[in-house]
Amino acid sequence: MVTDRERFFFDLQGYLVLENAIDPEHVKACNEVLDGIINLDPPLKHGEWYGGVHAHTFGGADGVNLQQIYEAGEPFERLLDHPSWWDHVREFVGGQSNFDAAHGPLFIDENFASLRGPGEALGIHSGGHEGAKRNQFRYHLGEFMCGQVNILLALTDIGPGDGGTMLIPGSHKANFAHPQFEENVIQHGKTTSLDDVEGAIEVHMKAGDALLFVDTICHGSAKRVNEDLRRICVFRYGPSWGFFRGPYRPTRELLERLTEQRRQIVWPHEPVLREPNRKPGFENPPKILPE
Ligand SMILES: O=C(O)CCC(=O)C(=O)O
Ligand SMILES: [Fe+2]
Repeated sequence: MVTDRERFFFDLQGYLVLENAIDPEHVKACNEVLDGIINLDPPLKHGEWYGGVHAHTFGGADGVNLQQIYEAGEPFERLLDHPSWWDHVREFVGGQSNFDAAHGPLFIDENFASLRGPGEALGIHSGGHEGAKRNQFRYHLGEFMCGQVNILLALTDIGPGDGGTMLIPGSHKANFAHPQFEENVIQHGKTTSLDDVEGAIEVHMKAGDALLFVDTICHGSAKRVNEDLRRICVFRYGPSWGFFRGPYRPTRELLERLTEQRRQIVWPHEPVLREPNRKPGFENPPKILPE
């Protein structure tokens, strides 16, 4: 499924655009679910829940994130192991035949939909110069072994003025911070973007296209100037031993209705063993499923 062309450009540039990754019917179904949340009256505010989905903002002008969007309904569950990228993420995260896959093929440590309106943007972040292991780009012993490979799925067309994702091709291998990094980095209380960052390209997509990128690539977005909302969702794939980035866990209801493969992707963790007579104490680790 992964072509030699895709391998070459993912290695060289750190990202790929997968055109028509989901079909128009599927885009429509996802948008109908999002409409149900966006049109709530009164509107869902920062910190509020809609079922297992949590509205969250980072405090800057980067829009609203609907965390745990895989809880929102079947159209989002289908994205977990979607055939348009399932082979890609397994090959690029790698480790499918070693200890990395001891608990399952992959683990999603964060997933959300992002709604971004006029004037909003996301500043520059990440880059090979940071050296974080969690989202690293790695090719070793003839295999990709990346720490985190993201699928950013467009649910609206994203063209000029729409606040598209911007990235610096090849910066997953950078040894130095971009000289404009500091002034354009994500900042609370200030809107930053990559609009004036030299070497950054804006990725234009049609609804249904997916941007696949290693999370260590230096990226962010352009500032949205057009009316309405840019709608995307992001699924971050890493090795099966990973753990959640944020304070979110899948609900028991979700785990019970997912296929075995999808359940492993959202909850590969084994039941916690306990001594039968131990007094109640550190009860944080879930016994089998999240409470
Ligand atoms: O909002 C965007 O276009 C970029 C999102 C992003 O930084 C990410 O998914 O890691
Ligand atoms: Fe990011």
